[in-house]
Amino acid sequence: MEKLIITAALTGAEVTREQQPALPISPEEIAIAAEECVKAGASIVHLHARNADGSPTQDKETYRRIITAVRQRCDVIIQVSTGGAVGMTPTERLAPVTLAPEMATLSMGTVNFGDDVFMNHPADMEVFLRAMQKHGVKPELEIFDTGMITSANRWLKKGLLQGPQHFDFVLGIPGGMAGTPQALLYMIEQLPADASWTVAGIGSAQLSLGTMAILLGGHVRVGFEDNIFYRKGELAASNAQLVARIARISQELNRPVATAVEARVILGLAPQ
Ligand code: KMH
Ligand code: ZN
Repeated sequence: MEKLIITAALTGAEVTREQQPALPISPEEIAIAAEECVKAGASIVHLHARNADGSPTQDKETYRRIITAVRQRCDVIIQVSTGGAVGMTPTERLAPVTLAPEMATLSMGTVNFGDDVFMNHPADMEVFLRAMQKHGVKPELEIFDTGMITSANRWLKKGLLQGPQHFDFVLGIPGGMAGTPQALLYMIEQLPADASWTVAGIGSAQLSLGTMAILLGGHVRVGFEDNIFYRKGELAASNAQLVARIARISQELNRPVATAVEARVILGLAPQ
């Protein structure tokens, strides 16, 4: 089995400081959290940007400050969000891709998102895919439900996706596929043979699905974007605490954790 790639989803767009006092918001806080996560075993950081008041933004300059601050502190694969927050326009969401990060997320369909709708029109997806091709950015395909794998296959046939793709199963969103072992097993069966995958379990599913992924040869995403608790009723102290737990479990299961250099080889990214 390949070494385990741990992605740290540090901030997200929805979690607030009131819910999780250790949430990193400013570029400097995000960079400190990134460095702590790398030391704990992460090789990718999934980044969202916030304004000073904590509200989500896809502002290019804010992303630039975050990326610069992260790169000053550690070597890690930078993956920006193109999901942003519900209600943002596709043009707004696409802004950080023009900074040519190594990776960016790309949602493969529309999904109910709690009381909101996270819109991903096929015409917008095509624009996102073309922009990622132009800037040399590897997409991580965000899958909230099974039909979204069909959607990815469609883009592959149209030539807008190449090579082995990297999928992220985001399981447990209210409105998407459940965060259960059965859902994960079903998803894996649908994948192209050469694909790699990671799982982002929402809430308490983060630990159970992450552990399954270690055993099944997938990769794991943890962090405050998806889960703010260490265990039921106990907030996590930091993003790094969640990374460290997955790294520990993986080591115990005889699956070493990848560095950023090793993760680039696994994902087919250019060396930095
Ligand atoms: N904030 C969600 C509506 C992504 O980063 O690509 C979308 C999201 C997905 O977080
Ligand atoms: Zn995200």
